[in-house]
Amino acid sequence: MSKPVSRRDFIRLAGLGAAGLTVASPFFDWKHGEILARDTMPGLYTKRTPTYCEVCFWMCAGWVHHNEDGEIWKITGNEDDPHCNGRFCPRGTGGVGMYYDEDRLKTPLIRTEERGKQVFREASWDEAYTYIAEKMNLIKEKWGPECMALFTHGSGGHYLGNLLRAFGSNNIAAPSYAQCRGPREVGFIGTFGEGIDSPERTDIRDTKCLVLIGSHIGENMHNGQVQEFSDAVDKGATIITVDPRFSIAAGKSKFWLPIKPATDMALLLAWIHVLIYDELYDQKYVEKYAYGFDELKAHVKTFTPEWAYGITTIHPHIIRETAREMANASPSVIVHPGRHVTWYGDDTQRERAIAILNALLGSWGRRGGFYNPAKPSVPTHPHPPYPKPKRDWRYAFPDKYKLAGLALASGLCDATVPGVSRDCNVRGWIVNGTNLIQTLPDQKNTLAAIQALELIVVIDTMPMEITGYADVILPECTYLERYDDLRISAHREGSIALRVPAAEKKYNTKSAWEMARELGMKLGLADYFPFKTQEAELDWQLKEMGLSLDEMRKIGVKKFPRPADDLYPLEGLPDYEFYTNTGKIELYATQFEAEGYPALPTYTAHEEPPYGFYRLIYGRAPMHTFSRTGNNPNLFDLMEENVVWVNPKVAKEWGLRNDQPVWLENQDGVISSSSIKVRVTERIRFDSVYMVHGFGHTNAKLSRAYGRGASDSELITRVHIDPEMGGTGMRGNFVTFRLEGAPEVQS
Ligand SMILES: Nc1nc2c(c(=O)[nH]1)N[C@H]1C(S)=C(S)[C@@H](COP(=O)(O)OP(=O)(O)OC[C@H]3O[C@@H](n4cnc5c(=O)[nH]c(N)nc54)[C@H](O)[C@@H]3O)O[C@H]1N2
Ligand SMILES: Nc1nc2c(c(=O)[nH]1)N[C@H]1C(S)=C(S)[C@@H](COP(=O)(O)OP(=O)(O)OC[C@H]3O[C@@H](n4cnc5c(=O)[nH]c(N)nc54)[C@H](O)[C@@H]3O)O[C@H]1N2
Ligand code: SF4
Ligand SMILES: [Mo]
Repeated sequence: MSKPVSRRDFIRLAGLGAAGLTVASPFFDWKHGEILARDTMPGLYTKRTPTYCEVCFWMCAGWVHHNEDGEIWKITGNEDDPHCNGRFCPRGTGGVGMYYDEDRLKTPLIRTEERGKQVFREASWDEAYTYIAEKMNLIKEKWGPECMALFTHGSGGHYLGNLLRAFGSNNIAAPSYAQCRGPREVGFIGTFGEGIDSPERTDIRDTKCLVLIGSHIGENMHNGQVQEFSDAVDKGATIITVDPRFSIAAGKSKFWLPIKPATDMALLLAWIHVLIYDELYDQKYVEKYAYGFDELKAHVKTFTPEWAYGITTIHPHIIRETAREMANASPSVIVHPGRHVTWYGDDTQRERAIAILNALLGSWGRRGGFYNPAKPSVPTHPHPPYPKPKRDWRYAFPDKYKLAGLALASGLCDATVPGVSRDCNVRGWIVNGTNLIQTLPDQKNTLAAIQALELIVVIDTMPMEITGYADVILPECTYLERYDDLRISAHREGSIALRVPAAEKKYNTKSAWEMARELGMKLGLADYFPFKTQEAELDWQLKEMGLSLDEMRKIGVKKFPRPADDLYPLEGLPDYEFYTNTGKIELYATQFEAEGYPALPTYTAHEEPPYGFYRLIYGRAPMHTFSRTGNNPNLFDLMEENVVWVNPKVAKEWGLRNDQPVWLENQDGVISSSSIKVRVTERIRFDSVYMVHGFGHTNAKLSRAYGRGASDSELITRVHIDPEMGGTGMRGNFVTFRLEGAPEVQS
């Protein structure tokens, strides 16, 4: 076995891989496929197999179709699936490109040193497992099993979670909490006793008024939600979009409120003020269900639209008019909680304000507001009890983030960086399906953590930024080549969806299920892996539910009728108990108060961009998902790079033209490692610039995506941490333009 290296340099996998490999292109005229394409040629294929999509976390269920030669041809939506209603989004249709991407990881790799230079060498699976198991056992002996952590995003997480728990650690985190929707879950649980979850329980289909605070449905291509949004627009719903940028949704809106970024809290408080003091709120609903109305009323007394105008730049009469629009639509109104909500550090409190607005409008539990999802219960495989860990990530943060309901990816990373006040750090990482370098803010901190590790294993399908820092890379086959966990969906009707392999494994790759089991065997944890094949496990699970694998192969999706007629449990205002301390909707959050956090949301001013700097805001593009699709041959064709949106006034000051490449430099002197082209547009405020997240790849092995566009993540060096739950606010960073790159980064 190779000598362990103490310092980790980034390795681009140069010189490795099967050279000269020819790749069969899937037959599918991609560019002419309509957005949200329905299958127009059913019956033309020789075979179809069920799957659910792994291109994003909406997890639409679909069918993989094969051509006459049995090759994967195209993917279409499953008509029975509530996530997609038979239609895939452009990314999902382009998912085939993940399988055909010639840059994929093809065999296990181990970091080693050759002539003083760090390189990866190809390894057998057994060698890779032995290496990992030895290191894991060493960590266990020296510091305890809790010092192993798992970062995971995607369908294999459950199996690797089983491995880690069996090993003795609960340090398992996904970036979809502290970098995404954590604050919204905490804010809504603190108010209604229940979270929003995914897919969101928003009844957009039947709403009369939808208020979007930043959520950019349209660029945010979450399939079912986009479809419902489009239906609501067709049915004449009033859309109110609050966004410093003229988004796709803003284009469909009756009101676009181009708010000064970072001031949404003032607008929300002013809306609450108007609803209460103009007596526009749902008085019967509030009287019956809410706790703390008098406290709230007194609290917002001075938060008038005139007060908010000076902060948000939104005119008082627009604030009043939009509040009235919401009240007119009540209870069929949704003030959307958003999804990626880790913005400014006071995000849980902003979500509380959004929850309070919904409570005042009586939309929770009512048609056109928030419905009550139903979720099928699916048995998990039998196993001996997991050993009880002596501590978890919270141990590193005494008295902090007390309302966090799940482990924080950023918290585990911080708990890895050696600190004087800590007597135990995380020592080993397994990173599955998350490109932590691009995903976590403050890259310097992430790299400091990585340098302190005894072991970092990366499980991925592609050579990404994070794989370059691995000690061992385990290549996963794509979702088109494997079985996976059943997709269990909470929706208007609960459902499950099946994924089966649509093709043989193309390379020397394995599924996370296989890796978890085989590594488990090496670690002496066989009892936790009772099934020899994943097929057997799925069949057992389905049989426990009165179904079978054969039946599921034919239908792909199984829906379960609601056990009770309670989709809108608060229609007609019946007696109802909420899962809160008071059993009521808590306008005044008693749980927050008990933990020492403000029970009512307040406005705090955030730092403004210094002279010559602009706030860096970011979002999605309809044809890409984060950093994972940049190199996908199908999706790359649709959008090769991101651009930076610049207001014409700013462009004039700087003498910037459309398509001119610039480098961005942030408030801490960090310069983007690649240039980005300028897009001059009135659609962005003068105090901000905007770019799509996920570009600016630095791994040269990504033959298409490397160096294309710039990375927002690189420029997010300041993080504003949410005191309630540890979310990483990322929008408090400011950039200026450099017309030439720094010599060492200029390409
Ligand atoms: N195509 C595609 N769709 C996706 C994804 C993807 O990668 N690709 N990812 C999915 C995931 S996991 C998530 S979490 C969601 C995220 O998508 P959403 O939750 O819908 O959006 P956000 O990222 O919160 O916000 C982006 C918008 O916020 C605006 N904004 C920036 N600053 C402010 C501000 O201070 N105030 C207000 N009011 N607006 C502001 C930006 O201009 C932009 O329009 O998208 C999902 N859908
Ligand atoms: N700066 C900035 N940071 C952000 C965001 C942002 O907008 N800006 N958004 C935040 C949000 S909302 C979220 S949800 C997170 C998302 O964070 P991530 O999920 O980490 O996002 P990706 O960049 O898509 O990284 C996914 C990784 O999984 C790999 N992968 C794809 N398919 C498979 C598979 O089948 N198996 C395995 N093992 N690996 C696979 C990809 O190659 C890639 O390396 O990022 C958060 N971080
Ligand atoms: S929304 Fe698109 S990318 Fe996401 S799961 Fe559905 S089809 Fe796939
Ligand atoms: Mo997210």
